[in-house]
Amino acid sequence: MSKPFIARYEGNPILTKDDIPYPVATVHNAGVTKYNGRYIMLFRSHLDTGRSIIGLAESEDGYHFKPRPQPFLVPAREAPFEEYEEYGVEDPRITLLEGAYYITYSAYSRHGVRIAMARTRDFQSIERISLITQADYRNTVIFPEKIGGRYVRLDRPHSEISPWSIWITYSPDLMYWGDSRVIMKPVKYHWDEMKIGPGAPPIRTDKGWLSIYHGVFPTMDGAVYRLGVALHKLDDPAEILGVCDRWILQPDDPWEVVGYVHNVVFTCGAVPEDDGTLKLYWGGADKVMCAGTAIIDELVDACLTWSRPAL
Ligand code: BMA
Repeated sequence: MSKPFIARYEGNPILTKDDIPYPVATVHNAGVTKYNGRYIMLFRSHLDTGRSIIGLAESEDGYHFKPRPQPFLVPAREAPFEEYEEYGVEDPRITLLEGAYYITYSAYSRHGVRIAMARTRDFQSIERISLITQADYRNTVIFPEKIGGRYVRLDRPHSEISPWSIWITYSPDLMYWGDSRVIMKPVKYHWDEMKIGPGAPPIRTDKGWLSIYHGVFPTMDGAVYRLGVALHKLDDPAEILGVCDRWILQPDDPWEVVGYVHNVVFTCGAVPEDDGTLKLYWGGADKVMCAGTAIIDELVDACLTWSRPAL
């Protein structure tokens, strides 16, 4: 058997509903970053209404997380966000950009799902900035620096005509976004044939931006969510240098196979370390949080070695 791309942490799952000091049904799909040398996890939880909120947990080592006594982000009470967060806030991604942490999350309401963006500098207070997409968009990740003078994001609009694909969109100011183009599509009868979407915010490497994305395969027993990797050109991330035609992680552990939604590994965050490794975080079966490590160079090489066309 070949060596797995991701070495699972032996203490998985690292955070579950039993660890949370307020009533929740799940702990999953967390964005993770480093702040002042500590790991900050923003995790999604279903309430027993079925709607989601976002909590915060902190860690010294990236594996043992202590949740705060109160949730960090709950549906807004103020306009214009209130109307668009009525059904809950989900799947936060965190990008450190110009000294502030930008959080993109899915805002659900009777109008559909769209992406909202909030900002914090200290993980104590948080301000909502803008609703940065229309409906129906999920899974938006912002690059951690301006490229070619513009802010850049990967996003995943919904489409009835084409399988859900990854697009790129630009902004001069983080408020107004446009110049969108589709850059990566699922491939028929491959592990991600049903839909793909950006997962963790892209990571800068010498050879390109490493993007960890999720791909979905339909089976007679429901959809299976796995993770894959793609490499984007550093100075023009619309150009994809390689998409690895093998998944890097699939549901294997019991808490990934069975849970709130069976057969799901879903990432919203990864933390690159100075030693060339990456801590990857993923929700298991939409119910618990898991962690593992990878060697960044190996993931980059995988994009180039088992490369398939992006479109
Ligand atoms: C996606 C999103 C994710 C979830 C996944 C599996 O469409 O809703 O938040 O983890 O489905 O249920």
